[in-house]
Amino acid sequence: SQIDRKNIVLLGAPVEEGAGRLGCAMGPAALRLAGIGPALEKLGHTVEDRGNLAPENLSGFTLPGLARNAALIGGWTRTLDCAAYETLKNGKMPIFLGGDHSLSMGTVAGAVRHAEEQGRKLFVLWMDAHADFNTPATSPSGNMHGMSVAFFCGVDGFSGILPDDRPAVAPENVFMCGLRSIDPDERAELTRAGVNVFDMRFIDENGIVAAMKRVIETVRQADGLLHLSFDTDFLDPEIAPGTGTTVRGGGTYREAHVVMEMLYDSGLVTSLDIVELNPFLDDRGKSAYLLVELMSSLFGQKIF
Ligand code: B3U
Ligand code: MN
Ligand code: MN
Repeated sequence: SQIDRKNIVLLGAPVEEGAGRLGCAMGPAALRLAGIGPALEKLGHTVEDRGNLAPENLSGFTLPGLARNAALIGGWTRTLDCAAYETLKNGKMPIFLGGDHSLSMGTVAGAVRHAEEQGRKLFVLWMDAHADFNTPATSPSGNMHGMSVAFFCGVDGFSGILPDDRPAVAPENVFMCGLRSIDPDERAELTRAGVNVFDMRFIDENGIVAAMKRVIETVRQADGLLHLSFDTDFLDPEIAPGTGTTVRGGGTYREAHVVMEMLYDSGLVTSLDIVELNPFLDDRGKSAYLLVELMSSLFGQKIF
């Protein structure tokens, strides 16, 4: 099946317990208030807003090691895995409005399940200041938003959240862009796994366009599907202060827009997360408005 990016489904995932501080649960409301639906409709897309999802009940569930709120995050993962899978199976493009980044455990799990069923490979573009490659064994904080990529790459330490026979994303099909904060054990695991990393130094030396060309070329060659997971903290805190774990030296306004424009032209993105917006920390909606503006570029807004 082909995913029709003109047919967009908005799904709110107000999860915040994967982060170290609360507030991301207000993210979906802020993105709606900033006008995400009308912005996409204005570009000619059909937008169906399904409202906010709710997590399955997994009460009592725990993971060995340090994983805060594992039952709740596990419940969200099950819900979001189904939501992503079903939406894609119906040929529509899901946009998940977060919520903290733990939601990608489920959305990417569902996207890879759909891709494999179609005999296609799923690629993931992870735009983030962080690698989110910790596990309950390596995490210094126990915050599960720092573990999503390890989870959907099938790294040990998460058993019981989803059935064991679910497909994982191959680490070599994951591209990280914008990294500038990685924990020591996390770095070791990331390197060992073979995830592709375009860190801030790469971007400074080569430009973000060079990174994006490599991603697009690789996905195209493999006839793959591409899931974009966009963490608000990819952006520089000066332009996007509304997120819980800002790291200075982030993506600029123009870098972010050109990435979105290139991705639109590529036609490769079939599913999407917008995460880690914390409206409680924002400055008069500045970050929410910027995210909506970037989504306009991702869905076809042209300068000329
Ligand atoms: N790597 C740290 C910090 C972190 C990861 N993701 C965010 N912060 N947003 C951790 O806690 O895993
Ligand atoms: Mn993240
Ligand atoms: Mn981050």
